Amino acid sequence: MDAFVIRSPPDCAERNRTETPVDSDGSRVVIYRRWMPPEEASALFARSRREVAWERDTYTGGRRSSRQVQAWGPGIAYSYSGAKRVGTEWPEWGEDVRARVEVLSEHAMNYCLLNRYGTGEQISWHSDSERGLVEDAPIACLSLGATRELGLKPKRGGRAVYVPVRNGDLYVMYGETQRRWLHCIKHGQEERISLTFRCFSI
Ligand SMILES: O=C(O)CCC(=O)C(=O)O
Repeated sequence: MDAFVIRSPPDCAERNRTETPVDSDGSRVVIYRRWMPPEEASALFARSRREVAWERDTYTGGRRSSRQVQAWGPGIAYSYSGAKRVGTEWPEWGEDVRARVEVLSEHAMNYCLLNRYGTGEQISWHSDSERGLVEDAPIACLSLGATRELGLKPKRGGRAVYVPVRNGDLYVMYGETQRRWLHCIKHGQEERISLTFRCFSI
């Protein structure tokens, strides 16, 4: 007779688990597992695919970005690799996620770069240290859809660390991470979308 036994949902332990693959030299990357419940993350994935006006960037020399992108954050222009992406209006559902990310990261976020990786698409090693970003402000990335490997590698040389990021996981790169580490997302078969929240000085 266990009518009054309160059971934890099966994903309870997983839900609030955090991992810190990088924690040195003022750099810190924390992964919040299932930060967003999987059903909500899947719905957001479907909505992003449907409602975002996805485009490809054109880099210096005319090369096109492997992944598709879009941005939210009116009045803010993000320049990287010769491409410039001006933020569009925040949809209500984007604002909602932003507010929750701000609470977790304890930092204002006024721009979101959205990335959509189709089959075989990836982003190679880089750091987000472009002019205009508030120095050492956290960058928070919500992962939606298929699992992909996030790579982290020290700029001074040394071994890369790879960690899977799954539907609903949020990873936050804090402090000096952008100055000292490179990151990448490896290619994969199935589609993944990321919402990457940042803060620009305006
Ligand atoms: O998709 C991700 O999680 C990372 C994206 C990224 O590195 C970037 O937008 O600079």
